[in-house]
Amino acid sequence: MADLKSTFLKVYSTLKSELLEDPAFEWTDESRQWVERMLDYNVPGGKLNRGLSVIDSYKLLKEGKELTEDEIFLASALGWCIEWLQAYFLVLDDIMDNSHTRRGQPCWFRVPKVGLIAANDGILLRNHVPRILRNHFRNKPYYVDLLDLFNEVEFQTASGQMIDLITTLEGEKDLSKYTLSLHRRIVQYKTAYYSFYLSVACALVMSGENLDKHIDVKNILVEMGVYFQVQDDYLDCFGDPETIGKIGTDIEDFKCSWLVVKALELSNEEQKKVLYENYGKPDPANVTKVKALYKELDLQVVFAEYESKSYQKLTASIEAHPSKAVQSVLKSFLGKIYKRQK
Ligand code: GPP
Ligand code: MG
Ligand code: MG
Repeated sequence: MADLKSTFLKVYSTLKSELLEDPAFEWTDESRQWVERMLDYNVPGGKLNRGLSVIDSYKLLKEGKELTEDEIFLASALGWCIEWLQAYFLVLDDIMDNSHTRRGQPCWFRVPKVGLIAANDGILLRNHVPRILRNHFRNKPYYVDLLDLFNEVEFQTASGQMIDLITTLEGEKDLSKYTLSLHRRIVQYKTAYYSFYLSVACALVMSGENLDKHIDVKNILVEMGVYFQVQDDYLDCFGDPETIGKIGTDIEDFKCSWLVVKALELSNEEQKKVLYENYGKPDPANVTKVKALYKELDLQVVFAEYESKSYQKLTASIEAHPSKAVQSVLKSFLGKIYKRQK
């Protein structure tokens, strides 16, 4: 595994060097240094689960056949396209959510002299994805399928981000619209497709599969993605910022988090009043009151129950899948996130 990760990181250096020599631009030392620093700051510093999963999944789909060096490189390049896409989303999401830290360091837009240049850096990161694909997949029969897949998933994510954001609009702050079905809609689109479906879909496309024949796999991965974002919502409040590498802002930002939805479900009138008066305000005193109410309502226990139920349900749907190879892809994914602390 450590070995796979170091091979994967070597591919990052190769892809970065190619982008820094992109013949479509007249580079100067200054511009090259800016992009290199921006990439090193934003692309490789996460858990790399999404990227590594492309290689893992491709291997499992090959059912034990040794991968060639070329196959490992290509699966890694696709994995990095997902990590690039994620870096683009996170750079922009942190501006939109007014976040402070990410992956244990200040958010890119908070770095001195970066500021809103980060918005353009996000656009550059986004443009790097089709450039990587063009450099390495242009002659593959599945090139168009890859481009189409990345476009579809980006559209789904931006649409989810849109509903995540418009529900928090000033003047329309209305907790009564926060239900489990709205929460599900948001997280399915903003997180599940790019974080779960995309890695496996890349591996399937590379194996020559037609994605239209794998709707059942997509559905299971979307369920897994919803579970993953519920964990993210939980960790935003109850996680250790040192471990998760970011400081939560969901309460301040009036986010439709799984926690506030559950709190609304479980509150009596008096407790609801506490939520209505304190949720979505920047003052730490208000945030403290919301967190105290979450504890009073035993949301940690409610979450633990949700977590084990989701695990059981997901395992059952995975085991119902006809292909053992697909089962092992999905099980390996689930194993990576079950009871995660970061
Ligand atoms: C993260 O949700 C959402 C994304 C990364 C999608 C962003 C999409 C764009 C088109 C910019 P979050 O805000 O709950 O995550 P975190 O807790 O990591 O900030
Ligand atoms: Mg967000
Ligand atoms: Mg955010």
